Amino acid sequence: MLILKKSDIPSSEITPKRDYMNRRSFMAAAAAGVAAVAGECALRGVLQPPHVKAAEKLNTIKSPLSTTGVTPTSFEDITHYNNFYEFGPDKGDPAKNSGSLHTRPWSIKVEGLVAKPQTFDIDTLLKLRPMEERIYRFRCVEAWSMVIPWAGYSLSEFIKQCQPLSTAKYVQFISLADSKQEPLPWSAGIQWPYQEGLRMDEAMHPLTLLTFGLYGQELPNQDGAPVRIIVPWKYGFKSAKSIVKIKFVKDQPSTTWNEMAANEYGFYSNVNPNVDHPRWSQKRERVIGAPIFRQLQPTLMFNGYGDQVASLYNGMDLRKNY
Ligand SMILES: Nc1nc2c(c(=O)[nH]1)N[C@H]1C(S)=C(S)[C@@H](COP(=O)(O)O)O[C@H]1N2
Ligand SMILES: [Mo]
Repeated sequence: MLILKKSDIPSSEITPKRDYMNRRSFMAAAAAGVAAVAGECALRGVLQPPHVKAAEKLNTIKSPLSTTGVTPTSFEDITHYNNFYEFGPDKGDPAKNSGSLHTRPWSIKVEGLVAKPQTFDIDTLLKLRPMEERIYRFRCVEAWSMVIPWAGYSLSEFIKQCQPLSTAKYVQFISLADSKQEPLPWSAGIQWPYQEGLRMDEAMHPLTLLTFGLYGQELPNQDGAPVRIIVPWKYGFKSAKSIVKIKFVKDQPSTTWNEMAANEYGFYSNVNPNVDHPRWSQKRERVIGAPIFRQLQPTLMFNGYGDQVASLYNGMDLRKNY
């Protein structure tokens, strides 16, 4: 089997900062130029493809599970510095290419070890529980981080509706793979659909968020519309986007990056400053959008959520189970 290493593909992973700075200065220059002629409103009108509808506002309530004492990353950065390989390997690709994703109608199919298989419509899911704003740290395995005000509710609330059997020990999440809506580039070397998974107790943990929005509006396509998972104490790739299927299973399910390079991306992938990636250190992280003097900060064990989640891993060797 041909396996491309992650390093073989996205050069943006290796020189993210330079690309990012270039993009920002380009955008600033472009915006200044056009705004001088037409004004900002006109610019938005021109750039917005006609089939992309304005983002729906979500009414959120504050959550006691929000992380405090953190500064949210700008909406601009959260929506223009993405990993979503279905739309291309570079950080700017998802924002550019994801306009072709249709998020209505949309449903999640529930299969496997459940009382009875069901399909949930996205608009039913949106109303299942009060929508909470949860501000979480977000840490990508490539050693950059953001702070994101997500909107959603605990995945556990949805799992209860699915009525898993006691034999279900893991949950698998499967993303949309539709070549009519997504380029699904071969270049990334990924076998589509994108798949991720959690152990049942991780999936049931109150911090694990079934996520529908950010900054009080429905998720932009590039951030995984219309529904994704967020697991704040794990590296970002555990958080599957644009989910169409959830399977309850007995054995540890296969997951995309683990299949690609098991020695680099483990099943657990808990944020851990003491366990380096084979090709780079995890001791520090680059904070996207932060002022220069605060751009590098120490990585926190379990991304700062250790008080809540460390007990899930009692007695486990986190070096072996990376
Ligand atoms: N379906 C799908 N989900 C995915 C990915 C992907 O390529 N496809 N990338 C993952 C990675 S590596 C990260 S860091 C996060 C990025 O989420 P964000 O772009 O909203 O910050 O999504 C994760 N979920
Ligand atoms: Mo990532």
